[in-house]
Amino acid sequence: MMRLFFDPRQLDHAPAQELHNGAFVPYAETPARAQALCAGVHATESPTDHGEAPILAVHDAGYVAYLKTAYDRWLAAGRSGDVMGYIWPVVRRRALDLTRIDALAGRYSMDSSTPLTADSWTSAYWSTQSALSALDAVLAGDRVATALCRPPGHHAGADYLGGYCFINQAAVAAQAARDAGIARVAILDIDYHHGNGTQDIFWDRGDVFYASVHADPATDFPFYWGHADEVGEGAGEGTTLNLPLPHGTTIAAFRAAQATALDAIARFDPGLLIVSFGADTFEGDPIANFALKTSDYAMLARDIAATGLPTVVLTEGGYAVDNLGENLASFLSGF
Ligand code: OKP
Ligand code: ZN
Repeated sequence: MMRLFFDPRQLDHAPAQELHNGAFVPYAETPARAQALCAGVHATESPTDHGEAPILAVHDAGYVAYLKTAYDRWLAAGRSGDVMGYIWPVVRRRALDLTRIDALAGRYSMDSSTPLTADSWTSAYWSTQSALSALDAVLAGDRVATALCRPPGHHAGADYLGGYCFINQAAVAAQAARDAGIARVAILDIDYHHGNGTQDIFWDRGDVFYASVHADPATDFPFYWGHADEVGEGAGEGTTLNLPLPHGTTIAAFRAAQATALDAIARFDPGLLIVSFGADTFEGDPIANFALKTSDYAMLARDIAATGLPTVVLTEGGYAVDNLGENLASFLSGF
């Protein structure tokens, strides 16, 4: 039986609303998502606590301090409700060492869709511990293990939150695997959205391959990352692979793109594969525009399993809550 990791503290983060298309709407990345993930699979195990060191191996110390203190600073500034920035430094504006919460809320975020609550750090921390525990299982010899990562991680960069993400679990797990002695790690991201945070973190590194199949950022969030001509830089040139697809994509084109990604990963010859699995490619997803069916996920997983690579599966998005458990179950059945 595949080991599955989840901690109930991952449920605590529950922002009231997000800014979407010019209006405040209920937050899409709900605790109910985690309950649906749990309900779709067999019993989960609590993760072991690896502390903050693996997080700080990827994320900026000032950013981590911000995540831990922002809510209290927000209250101290006389606010109520969730922390939301309203001013962002323009690209290439000089970095300033500012202290006011409103300045920090912009400096440490990429968007307005990711409110920070009193519980965000705790939930993201345990989501990350679940990922690290799944990695442990695979390092100990399991062929595959899964962490139910909610909140998700792939939009979070070394020093910014966004896209419902605070800590980048895939990046933390990849770095932990490197630190455990695995020379080359590959990350396959098959969430509907491009994982800009993961790409940024490993952009100039030759030891971690990032491949993503996602909605074309010309039409979809996160817009500024994930275009096909983004291939990495320096030592990382050629170890980023972006495969954008159009609205309406069904399994045939998605599976072919994933095969292209898996071929490139096989050439990279990693010792470990981390899969950022998003079920927001599902035909019924309320915030996305692909058309995969529940049974398609098993096929995608079988193709991944055919690589023979030790694999850590981490969940990312998926907002059709009523179908989320069965979509995850279908995917995991393919292993
Ligand atoms: C997170 B994951 C703004 C809407 C922004 C953010 C989407 C984040 C997706 N109008 N929506 O990759 O599933
Ligand atoms: Zn997504």
